[in-house]
Amino acid sequence: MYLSKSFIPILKNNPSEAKIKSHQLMLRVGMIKQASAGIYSWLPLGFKVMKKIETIVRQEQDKIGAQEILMPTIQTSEIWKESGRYDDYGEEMLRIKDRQNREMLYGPTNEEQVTDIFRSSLKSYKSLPQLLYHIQWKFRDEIRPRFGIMRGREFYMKDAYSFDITDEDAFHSYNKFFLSYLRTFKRLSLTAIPMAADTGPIGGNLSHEFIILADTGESKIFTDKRIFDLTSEGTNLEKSSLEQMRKKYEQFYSVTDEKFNKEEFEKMVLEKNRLITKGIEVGHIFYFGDKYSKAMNAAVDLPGGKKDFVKMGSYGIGVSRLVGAIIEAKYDEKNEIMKWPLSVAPYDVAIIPMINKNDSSALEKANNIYSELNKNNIDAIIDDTDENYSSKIKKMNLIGAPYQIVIGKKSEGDLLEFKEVDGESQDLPLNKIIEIITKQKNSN
Ligand code: P5A
Repeated sequence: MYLSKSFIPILKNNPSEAKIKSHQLMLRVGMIKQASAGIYSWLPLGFKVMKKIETIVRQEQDKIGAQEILMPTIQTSEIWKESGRYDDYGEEMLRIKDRQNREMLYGPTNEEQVTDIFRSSLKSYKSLPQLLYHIQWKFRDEIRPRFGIMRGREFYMKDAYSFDITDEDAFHSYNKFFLSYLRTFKRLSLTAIPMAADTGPIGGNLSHEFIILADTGESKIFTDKRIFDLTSEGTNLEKSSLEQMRKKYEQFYSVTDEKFNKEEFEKMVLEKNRLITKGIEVGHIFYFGDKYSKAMNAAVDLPGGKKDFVKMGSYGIGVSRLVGAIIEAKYDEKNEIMKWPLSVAPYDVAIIPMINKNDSSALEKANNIYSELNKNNIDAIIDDTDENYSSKIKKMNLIGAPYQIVIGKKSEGDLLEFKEVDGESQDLPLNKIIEIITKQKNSN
């Protein structure tokens, strides 16, 4: 891809309306364009990153045996009246009437919709457990949409739902998602900490938010620092192994402000281990038993002939919010350098030829490198404009491909000037460069 032909509308300066760095960068490099308050179009660069995040989220859902479905964005009010949430949800719900004057709504979440699908399809305990998920747009008429796509009104969410017979089985499903979330965020090169959280309008009494640290985050957190040293590596999907893993996390005090209790905090956490800070909620999981299944009559036959309501949980990841969250974690605002994790980078490599009007050799060389990288599944962008070196580097530093190859006067012979976007350059032959990038890509 040539930069001159790509739809990447870069701004010279930071847009003044953006208050946090992710919003600034996303507008600056044309990842998104605001359509109206809290509603955005996704332009090629932003869309590419979001799709890559979505793919990782999907792969990790599939790995725990969840099955993908797709529910509509528009729902009927009837199922929400059955659950009792139609009135409770209040003004955050966007209510719509169709031409027959039927009350419809743009789904803010899908507990009701999925319970309706379940109850009409499955009738026996033999079909359980079931884990279903979809990745779909949501709408919440947030009172204060802000920070760009971080708190949007329309946003892209992965939401999953589990169905089990007993509480014990349901906790096992919950734990599967708990592990799957840790794995997902790790592949996005984020450290997300699970924290005991409030359940709000979703309901239930067991819930964890997954939070990444950021000064600009909207969640206040109180935690024992040692939780950051934990890993879930090696955890398999067996009941006992998952239970142990969750316990390992839960032994450390780690809560959001709704759950904060000063006395408890001071009793349980030594002063040197206390951390009070802010973070971004990138995921949230809930266990609410039969809250929806009872209200909506979703029951299955049990072995003895009796019936019981299924026990459910729901599990959300903010896919569009993650684009901003990764920027908050990785963007060096002072030096204006973005370094996307290779797993979600819009391009793996930026090829930066210094083009001289009377000599097309640098561009030719860039084209050859491009096709060689392409053969090796490495996605590159060539800056084919005739701007000067520093403005080219500046632009590419903002676009944030993790690697750069500069073709200038210095690049004689087979050696190329290669660097990580935030690192020192070294002279390497192309095959060595391909080896480095491929190795890095495969490690994810
Ligand atoms: C869990 C899945 C739920 O809605 N029902 C289905 C449950 N949970 S939640 O916490 O309300 O949302 C899940 C995640 O979605 C992201 N999110 C948002 N992203 C951008 N803008 C918003 N306005 C917004 N609201 C929620 C968050 O990442 C949240 O963890």
